[in-house]
Amino acid sequence: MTHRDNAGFVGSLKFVTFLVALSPVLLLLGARVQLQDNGYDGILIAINPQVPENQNLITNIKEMITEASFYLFNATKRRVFFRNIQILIPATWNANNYSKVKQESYEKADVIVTDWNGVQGDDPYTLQYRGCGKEGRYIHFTPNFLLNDDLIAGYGSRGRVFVHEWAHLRWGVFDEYNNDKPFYINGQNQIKVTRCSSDITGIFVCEKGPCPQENCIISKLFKEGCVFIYNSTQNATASIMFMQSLSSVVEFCNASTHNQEAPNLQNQICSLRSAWDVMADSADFKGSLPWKGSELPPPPTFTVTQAGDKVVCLVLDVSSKMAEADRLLRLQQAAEFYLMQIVEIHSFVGIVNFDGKGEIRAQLHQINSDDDRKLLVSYLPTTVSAEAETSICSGLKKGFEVVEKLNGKTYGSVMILVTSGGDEHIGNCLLTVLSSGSTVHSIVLGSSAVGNLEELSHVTGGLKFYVPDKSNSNSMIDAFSRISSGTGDLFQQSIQLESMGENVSPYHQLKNTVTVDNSVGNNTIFLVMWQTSGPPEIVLLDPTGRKYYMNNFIINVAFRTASLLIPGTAKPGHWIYTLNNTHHSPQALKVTVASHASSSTVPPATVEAFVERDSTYFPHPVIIYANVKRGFYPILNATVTAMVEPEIGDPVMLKLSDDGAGADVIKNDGIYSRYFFSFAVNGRYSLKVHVNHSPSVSAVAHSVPGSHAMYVPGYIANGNIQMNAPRKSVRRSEEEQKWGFSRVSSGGSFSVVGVPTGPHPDVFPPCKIVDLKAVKMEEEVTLSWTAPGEDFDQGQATSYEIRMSNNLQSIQDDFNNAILVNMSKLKPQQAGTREMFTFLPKLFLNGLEPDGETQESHRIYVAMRAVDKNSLKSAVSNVAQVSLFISPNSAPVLGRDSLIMKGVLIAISLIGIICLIIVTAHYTLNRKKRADKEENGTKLL
Ligand SMILES: [Ca+2]
Ligand SMILES: [Ca+2]
Repeated sequence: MTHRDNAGFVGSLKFVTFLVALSPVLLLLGARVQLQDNGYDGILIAINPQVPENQNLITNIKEMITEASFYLFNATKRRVFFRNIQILIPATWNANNYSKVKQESYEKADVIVTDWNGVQGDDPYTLQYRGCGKEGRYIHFTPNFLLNDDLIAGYGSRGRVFVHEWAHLRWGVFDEYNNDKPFYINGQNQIKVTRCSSDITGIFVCEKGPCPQENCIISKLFKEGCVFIYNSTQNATASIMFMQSLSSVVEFCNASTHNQEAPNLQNQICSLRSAWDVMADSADFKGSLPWKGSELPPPPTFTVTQAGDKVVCLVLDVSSKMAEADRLLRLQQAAEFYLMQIVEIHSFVGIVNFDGKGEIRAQLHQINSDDDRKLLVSYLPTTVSAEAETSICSGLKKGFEVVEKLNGKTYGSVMILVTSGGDEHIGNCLLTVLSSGSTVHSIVLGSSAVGNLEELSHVTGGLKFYVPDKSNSNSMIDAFSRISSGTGDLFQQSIQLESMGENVSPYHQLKNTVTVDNSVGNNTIFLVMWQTSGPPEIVLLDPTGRKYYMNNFIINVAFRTASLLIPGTAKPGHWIYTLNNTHHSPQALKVTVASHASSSTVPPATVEAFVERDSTYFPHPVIIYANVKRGFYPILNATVTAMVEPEIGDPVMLKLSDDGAGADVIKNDGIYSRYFFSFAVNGRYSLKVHVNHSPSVSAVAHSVPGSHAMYVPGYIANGNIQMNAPRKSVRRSEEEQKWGFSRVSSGGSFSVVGVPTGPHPDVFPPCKIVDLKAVKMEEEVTLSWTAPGEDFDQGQATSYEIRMSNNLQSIQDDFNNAILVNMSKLKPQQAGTREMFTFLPKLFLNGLEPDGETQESHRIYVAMRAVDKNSLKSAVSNVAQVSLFISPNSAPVLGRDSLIMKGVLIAISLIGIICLIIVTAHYTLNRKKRADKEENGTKLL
């Protein structure tokens, strides 16, 4: 292949310039949320097809966003509000004069409404995976959260909750509460409540009623049954990321109100910066001045759209370039698999092919049976043309012609464009494509396709894939397997369990084991593909010992495929396949296994793979992510391997981790991450992720770490404790995971430019340390963190540089001039290893005199970076903090704790009785009040 160098990128640039010249409005078609004139346009809220029809959901969503818009406008000091919202109704609901869907789909939504199936009950949740100041993936609400007014007492009004979640999603700020660490010891050695701002007030409540805080904290551990109950009336106005439910809270914590000491995710991930400071750095804030005038913005407007019939057209390149490297054969094999297994029942499918001009091969045909599928397969192209020219526009135009026959519109249709060529004239049909309301998924073959091809996918919100010219690459099937209907209905989707390809010598075998777990098994298909005229010998062994042979498979000689559909539900367990190459020459043998959910209620484990960005400049790394879940439960301890295939050269394998270090932001949230930077060549790279989970290790998390909205247990109002209903906690059924599971998914493609040819100097520094922690033990401070590597998160760095300061601002702004900690004995370990380092912060203990009158907080702030063998330095780590304060008046911690213990014993006997009487009275009263209110049908608050 020829190095395209920057050609692809320049092509893209030209294309984008062209788009901008066309009209800025057109650009919005493919993009997600846009901020214009202080208003957000194009927010998509989608309801999952599993949610039963309920018109109140739509009403309540509208009310929520309308309230949120004004609350947000005020909280951002008149900077932003919500202008246009789209609500996507599933096709499963009754048709009701909704607008027709265009490129919107559940998969692309900013906000999803679906049942939680989790221990977190109805907690609103935002999937954040990219760290401080970066956009998240989606906000999730349960239908119950949107419908059940009783929850408002605990979460606050829905509009306020929406703003809390929006800040997570849009600006990458994190929670300022921490259910796991509700208390901490502050710089003055006092026990404090994790909160922002510190001005929010409340009292400790033991099991038996209000009590001094000492009764709740024993040996620095929070006593079970104790809670801190906030006053319902407050003067504090911050913060929304802490407790949006308090009526006084109308702001985000800023530099002056932010509580840096609180052990919460905001401080950990954003290096002790306030939410407002992070927001102020966002493009939204930098790019917009406060709304002019003094009046309020208009209330948001809503469009309710409904997903219609699924209409797909395959738009397939048959130019002479498709004859190279078995491209046509691989296309036939993958398209057959798509038609037989992937595309959902009741979909309408048409087929078009093109070289210099387009041709309709099959008009739309609805899939109601396997015979319909087979009929469509028979229309797949069988030969390539003599013409080398490719006109993608002609192909797409024919595609639109096909889908229009259904109801005169191309809206909501899907084009699956497969091409190995290029079209310098894509611009000619750009307007048609943009205005079609169709989504173009592109699958690009080989290395001669033009660089801007994927822009068609980009602007229509489609997926993009790359298939290298390698006989043993399964990327084409993986791409087709990834193109689901986008409805979000896991129970209808095909789930890929295996994808394997190998060059096998004559009379050698390809043998492997596929785990079929009990959450899948329906419609299970084993597909074998070969390269030459001679099929391999196939033996498939099911978990009961039954053997399937070649004669059990359906053979398609022309496409060189053999498939076996397991009747009923495939037996869970290990399926072992053996392919023997009986042909006299080596050939590539490939296997794909896919299945469907076995139950209509238990969601199967899924993996979604994606990259942080579509394209990168060398040497900037790409972060690879895999979201591994069962329903909404993160799956822990899975072996997650990414395979990255460049245009030429061998694929690179990378193990992804969910350890909250390196590229991974939050530990145990089911998002597995890793840096990828081994760029061998310029051009496109294809990503695929394998997940294996063995039955012996604990599978699903019992809670979901990350960004929720706080559910307040109760309030103090008029001196009374008013407890809210306990938060719903759904116990997960511990179904036996006897077999573990395996999953495969394509993560699409990305492109790389600027890779130097030939040897080049080291340009990869160690990655930033994101999990630095500091604790004080006796006089010493112990730091811990995960070791970065010589290159990002790989290999072994050469040295560390640790610096400290008693001023946060100065270490953040001027790390180089902070005080260097002597760490000459510290040698970095292999990337991923947990490091510990203890030092005596003498300078601060002896060098600084305590202020005579006011007892200054002797807090130190520590940050560090790693240095590699070429003196390349990592970015400065997160800032860890520790208090050095030893109060001269307070007894040593141990003595104090034993005093507390004594106190507790006495208090329990003396105060307990009094508390019991008071609280019983309160509770009886409250229960009666509540019962009265429930009778009257009113809300708790
Ligand atoms: Ca993670
Ligand atoms: Ca390096």
